[in-house]
Amino acid sequence: VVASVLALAVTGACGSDSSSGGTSGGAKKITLIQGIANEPFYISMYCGAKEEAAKQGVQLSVQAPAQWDVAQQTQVVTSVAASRPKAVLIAPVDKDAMAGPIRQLNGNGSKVIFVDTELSDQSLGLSRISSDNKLGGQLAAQTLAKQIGDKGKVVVLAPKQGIATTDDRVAGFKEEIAKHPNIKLVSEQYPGDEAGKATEIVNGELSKNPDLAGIFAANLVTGEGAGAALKQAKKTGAVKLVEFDASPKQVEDLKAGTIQALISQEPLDIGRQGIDQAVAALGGKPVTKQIKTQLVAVTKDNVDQPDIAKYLYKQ
Ligand code: T6T
Repeated sequence: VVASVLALAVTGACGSDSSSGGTSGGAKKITLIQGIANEPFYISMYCGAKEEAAKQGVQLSVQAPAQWDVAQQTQVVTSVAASRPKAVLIAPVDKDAMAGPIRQLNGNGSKVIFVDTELSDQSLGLSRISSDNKLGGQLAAQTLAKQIGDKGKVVVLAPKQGIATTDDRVAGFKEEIAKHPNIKLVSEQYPGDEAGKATEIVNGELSKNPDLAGIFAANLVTGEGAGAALKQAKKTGAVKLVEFDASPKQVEDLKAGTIQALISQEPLDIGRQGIDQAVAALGGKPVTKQIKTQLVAVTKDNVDQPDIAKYLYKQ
């Protein structure tokens, strides 16, 4: 099972090779463990990490579970721990359940850096690099409020509870929506990491609330599912859709008017800074405990601006 889980990690990511940087025997080995394989946000993060690893002369390899799943990521972590890389950049798929396996990495002597998601246990992870996800949730709420004329019913979707990033996005969203007296949050849904399930749930919400004004999808996969439901119900554009992330497909949908706004992150920068922190730690230099990367609301109006280009996910 491990082999098939791992085999999926690298296809399509910045070329086809699974490692980069110094390839000579002496190069320091760093492994990136993504939250899920073949997913545009993590592909972009790998691109940034790969570019920086080449600059810093460290050897980077990438591995990932085939699905967003604690058992699968645990298998990946266990196998990586056994190979004893000098450092591991990891996006844990659950903020509590992954603590045990990640302690094993530490125990085997790898320096651990969190990229994107993180653990609740603050004693683990030399550095944590992510978007300010709470702020991103607030920004999503403000953006959606504007789209719906500051009134009406809204729904929020995130894959699962227990994921550091999306939990913070939902919390930020709810906090901000509570400040808008004419907006009512009618439902908070967790369809899991499958677009099809998100579509089913949004279909249900649309029949319960035919006057639904807006949807916030807290990541790419929930956004994909919500968009498909609106299409099926012929409510594209009528129900405003704000999503996290900015994959090439999401940007295409934004331009086509299927999505009204994207809250975009800087996965390239997260990857680059992850390598920099790992290299600092390995060199006995000071590390930064917490680094927050930028977020921006992308709409049809600003998507083609030159300053927005860096927020559109490179593959
Ligand atoms: O939104 C990103 C990432 O930040 C989050 O932790 C999980 O979902 C994505 O990978 C998008 O699918």
